[in-house]
Order: sequence, then C-alpha cells, then structure tokens
Amino acid sequence: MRITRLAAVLACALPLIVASAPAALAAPAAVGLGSVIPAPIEVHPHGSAFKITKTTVIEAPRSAFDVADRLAEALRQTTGYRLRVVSHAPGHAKVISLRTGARLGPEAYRLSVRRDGISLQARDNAGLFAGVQTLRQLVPLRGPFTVAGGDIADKPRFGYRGAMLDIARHFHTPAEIKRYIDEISQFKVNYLHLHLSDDQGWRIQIDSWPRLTTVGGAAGTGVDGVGGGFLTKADYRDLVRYAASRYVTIVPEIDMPGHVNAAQVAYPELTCDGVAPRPRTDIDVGYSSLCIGKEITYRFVEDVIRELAALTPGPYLHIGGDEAHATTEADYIAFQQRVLPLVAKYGKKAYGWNEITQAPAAHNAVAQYWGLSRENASLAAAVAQGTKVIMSPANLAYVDQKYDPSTRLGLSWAGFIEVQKAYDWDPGTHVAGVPESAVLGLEAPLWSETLRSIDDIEFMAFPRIAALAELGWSPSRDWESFRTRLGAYGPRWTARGVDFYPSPQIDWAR
Ligand code: IFG
Repeated sequence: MRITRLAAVLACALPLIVASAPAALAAPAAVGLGSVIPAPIEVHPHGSAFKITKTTVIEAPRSAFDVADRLAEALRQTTGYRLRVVSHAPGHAKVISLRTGARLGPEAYRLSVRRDGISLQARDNAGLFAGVQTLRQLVPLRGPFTVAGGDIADKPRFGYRGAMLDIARHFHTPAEIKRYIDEISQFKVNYLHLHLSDDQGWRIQIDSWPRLTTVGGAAGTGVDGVGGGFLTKADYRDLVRYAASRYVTIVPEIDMPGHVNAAQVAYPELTCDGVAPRPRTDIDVGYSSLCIGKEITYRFVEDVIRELAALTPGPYLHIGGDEAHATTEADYIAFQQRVLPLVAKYGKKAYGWNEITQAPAAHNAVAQYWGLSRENASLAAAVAQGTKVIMSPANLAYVDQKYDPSTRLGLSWAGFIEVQKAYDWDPGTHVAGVPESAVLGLEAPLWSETLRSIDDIEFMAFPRIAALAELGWSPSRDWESFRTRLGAYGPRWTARGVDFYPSPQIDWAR
C-alpha cells in the first residue's frame, strides 16, 4: 500500500483509535501525586487520572460549603470553569465530593482520586480545608486539568504550625495581613501570631488606654518614621474572622516588660520617673521597661490583657517577655509572677518568649524558644515542670534574616538563612532536654524593621515558610524531595503574583 494511501487510512482511523481509548490513556496528569508541600504522610499513586471539565461539580454538605467555596474559588481561578458547589450532585455529573464525619484525627484527611470522581473525607471542616490545600496543588496550572489517580492519607505531626508578623516596627494593613493569611494557609500553617506592640509603635486599639493608638499608632510611628497606623477593634475582629475562614488562629502579642517605649511615650505615668521618653524610630532593643514597682503598671497590664482576651477567640495570649535588659532579673521575675496568672484569669493560655521560664509561674505557660543554641537549661528545667514549647530558633526560623549577604532586606544578627538551612533541622529534637512530647510545634517570625510592603513580606517569607511548614506538618524531611517539589511549586507563586525569593538552591520550573 502506497504511503499516501496508508496515511489516508491512518488519518481516518486515528481519531477512532484515540476516542475509544480508555481514559487511562488520556494525557497523564501533569502534576505527580507526590508533589505536595508539605509532604503528606502516605501517597499511593494508582489508577486513572480524574479530568476536571466544565461540567465538574463540587458536592459537599451545607455545613462544609465554606470550605467547598474556597476550593471552588481556587479551581475557577485556575480552570476558568464554573464548578458549582452543590449539596447533591446530579447523577451523571463528574463530582469532587467533600465529606465530614470520618473517624480521623484533628486536621487529618483522606483524598481518593479515581477516573470518575474525587473524594475528600475528614473528621471536620479543618481537615477538609487541609485536604483542599493538597488538592489545589494537584491541579495543573494549565489544561488539561487532570488530577493524578491514587490515594493520599494525611495528618499533621505538630498541631501548631505558626507564622509571626511584626506590625509594630512597621504597620502592615489588614489587606496585607489577609494576603499573608491567604498564602501561609496554603501550606497548612494554622496560627498567625501578630506582634502588636513595641518600642516604635502600638498597633491595637485599647479602649481604656486610648492614647496607646492615638499617640502610639499615629502617622510617623515606626522604624525610620514610616509605617504608622493601628488596628481598630473592628479591624482586629475582621482579621480574626478572615483567618478562621482559612483555619488560621490569631495569636495576639503585647510585648512586656521590655519593648514598651511607645506605650510610655503615650502614658508617661508608666515610667518610674513620670517623664515621657522620646519616640523611637531606630531599631535598637532592650532599653525600655515598665516600672515594676508601680501599681499603675499592673492596672495597665490587666486592662490590656482583659480587652485583648475579649477580642481573641483563640486559646493563646502572648505577653512577650524578651530582651528586658532594662529590667533587673528580680523585677522581671516579680513582674511575670503577677502577670502570667492574669492571662489565665481572662481565660487564655499564657505564651511568651522563652525568657519567661525564669519565673515559676511559667510552668503552665507556653515558651517560644528563639535562642541560637541547642542547649537552654532554663527552658529544659521549665519543660520538666510542664511548660510546653514552640520552636523558633532565630538562626533557622527567623525569616527576617537575610538569605545571604546580598539580600537587600532583612537583618543578619542570627546569621544568613538560605532555604536549605531553614529546612534541615528537627523541631522535635532541637533542644536538649526538650523532648518531642513537650513541643507543640514551630513558628516562623517575620520582624518588620526592614519591611515596607506586602512584596517585602513575600520576598522574605517565601520560600522559607514552605520549608518550615513541612517541618511542622510532615513526619520526616528529605531535602532532595523538598527542593524538587519546591522548584515545581514556583510557577504557582508567579501565577498568584507572590514576590518570592528565587533561591539559587532550587531548580525553578518555568
Ligand atoms: N530580637 C527581638 C525582636 C526583633 C528581632 C529581629 C526577639 C524575640 C531581634 N526579639 O526576637 O524584637 O528585633 O531579628
């Protein structure tokens, strides 16, 4: 048979051959089931891919519509399809089904992908939300929108996977904070610690002490005299609600007895000599202290704790406690002994930087470890008395530190932190005398001395937050696997306009 006739025959036959091929022969899913960050506990690729098309629907109980809407929003953005959310899908429809009530642990989920449907099961909506973050990463950025076939079973190693944003050195607006919540929640980060007060500014409205914000949050308060502003109670409540819809819990911090210059400028009676200190726009630390011997100090502290606790549905209230170099050790302990119990009085769990462990009252508090060393006798002793720990070692988890000497933004007192350094450590065994059973999880602080915009936040936070999120969620770590998955993830940040740092340690996909 002449070539031309053979070609003609094939040309006729080919469409029939392809059209009749089982879906298994359809374009293989462009995203591997094992490409998720943080890495799930169990990934079993098998069977045919699921193809999302314009007729795909998302089926969920009405009680899970909030989560289903998050998934629909994300997939509409990627696919351009309508993706209706329904409580009962029509018989013929291809369905992504979300179900709660499964016998699974907190935040755990099971994801099953088959040719004719996707099933996501969890105990509750928090687990569904975690599974939705995984599913989003399995959908290619460009069509055909096939999701690799197989099963994923997943749950977190630690219950506390946090990010901290300092809005005191530089005030970041609610819109910027919401954008940060959108991004960190995609890596299953579930706590956002807001550093609300410091020497340069006071950023949360307190009704009983109004000058804290009218003076401490005025224009011109902030490092270099820029970044003034503050959260009204309405702003804060709205942020709490927004964070909760992404299954992120807000942790407010009022730092004391140090880091209080802005409060003392607003209320000179909070100093021992009654003289207002000068406003500060530099980045020195350790020069301010509440007046430990004056009763007004404890009225102030209790009023602030009371109002903040009333605004905060989350379990934690952070009272700082770091770098109190202008407070004597005896005064510091006396202060903590009076103040830590006030947090419990208003129904919250006391939480502070690890210096609080000098005070016996810290035995039922949470200590945030920010030291550079893998030894800390005071922390280990407190842990032996019941203190729980959040790991934030400054030389590994402080994402305000420069990546390398060439990084325009950030500080470097704790050393340079490239992505691999942020990834290659274990929160469960990091400090001698602090067993995994005492570790609630980890947190990545982002201090804002050198930040001015959401782009600056994103550049310093990503990709290191992705690395730290994996340390908090996944059972073990594998740098080669992580760097490969991270390289493939890059285009997702680009597609969302996230100004991440293109680390030279990573082979970034285009
Ligand atoms: N240490 C101070 C922060 C901030 C930080 C910048 C803690 C707990 C240096 N305290 O970290 O206020 O200035 O890297």
